[in-house]
Amino acid sequence: MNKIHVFFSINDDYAKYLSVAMISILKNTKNALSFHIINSGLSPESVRKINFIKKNYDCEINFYEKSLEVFDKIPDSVCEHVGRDAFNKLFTSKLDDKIDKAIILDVDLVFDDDIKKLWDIDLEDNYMAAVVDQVALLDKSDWIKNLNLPSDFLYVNSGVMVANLKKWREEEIFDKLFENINKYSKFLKFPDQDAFNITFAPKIKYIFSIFNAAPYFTYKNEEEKKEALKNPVVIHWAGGLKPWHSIKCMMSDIFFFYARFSPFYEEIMQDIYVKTLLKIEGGGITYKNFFEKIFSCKKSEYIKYKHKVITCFGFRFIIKLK
Ligand SMILES: [Mn+2]
Repeated sequence: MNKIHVFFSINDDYAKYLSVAMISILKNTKNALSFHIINSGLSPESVRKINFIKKNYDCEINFYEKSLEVFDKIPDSVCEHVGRDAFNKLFTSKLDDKIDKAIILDVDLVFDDDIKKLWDIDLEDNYMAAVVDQVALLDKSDWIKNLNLPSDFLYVNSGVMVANLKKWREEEIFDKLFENINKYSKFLKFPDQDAFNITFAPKIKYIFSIFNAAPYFTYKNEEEKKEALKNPVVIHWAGGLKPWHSIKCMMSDIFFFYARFSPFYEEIMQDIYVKTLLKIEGGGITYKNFFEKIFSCKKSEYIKYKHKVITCFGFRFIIKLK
């Protein structure tokens, strides 16, 4: 059986969510799998827990640690919102010359169907296959018009990509991606995603929205949204709200279904519990007297999470300490 190669890019904070994405893939397929985790340094504990997945599921896991110095040439303005590790994805074609095809994924997603359906997509002569980003489609007046894309080109979301790595290598795509990041640095809104769109247009294969169904996307209309989310292969929480932020997040029940099988489950649950508590019960602080309720600035009792809570006339502002 042809092994499916799946690439993720993370930093240590995302290790727990990565485990959920991996488990959701493993639970829904019989196909052999090889995971490749590009990272900017993981704690030994995170590596141990991710490797623990191999005890219960048959798969291969490879780690590639990348120093962020290689991104020093990228202008600071580009990195303001995303952090330099967002660019780790760009390395995918450089890691193993024997891998010609790969699925490249974000970690804020789960599979709820067989990954083989995505893998079997024929890339033909395209650089990649991806789902059209409907928000961008509606908003052509915005940053996209500066990216110099062909007029009939549809901007795609890079959270789920099937990549033709052989073609990337043959055409030295790695260098072209960086060239475009520098060339368009003033206009980039989602730097890595924009770079993929600029570099690969017009050789992108558009695939059905069930392969990247996003509960928080603006769809053209309700019909399109229903179609994407009715029987999704991939559910991608693109945008600000993630299932680990709030149980109110749309379709979070599917995330927690898979999270139960993660070696990080307790951490994930503790995290969301504390976050909920911070909102509901005033950030894990106690007031000694009435005046403290009018105005005070206190450290949260949940030391692990390092929050400061400012209370002003009954309103609470929570500041996360670094
Ligand atoms: Mn995402």
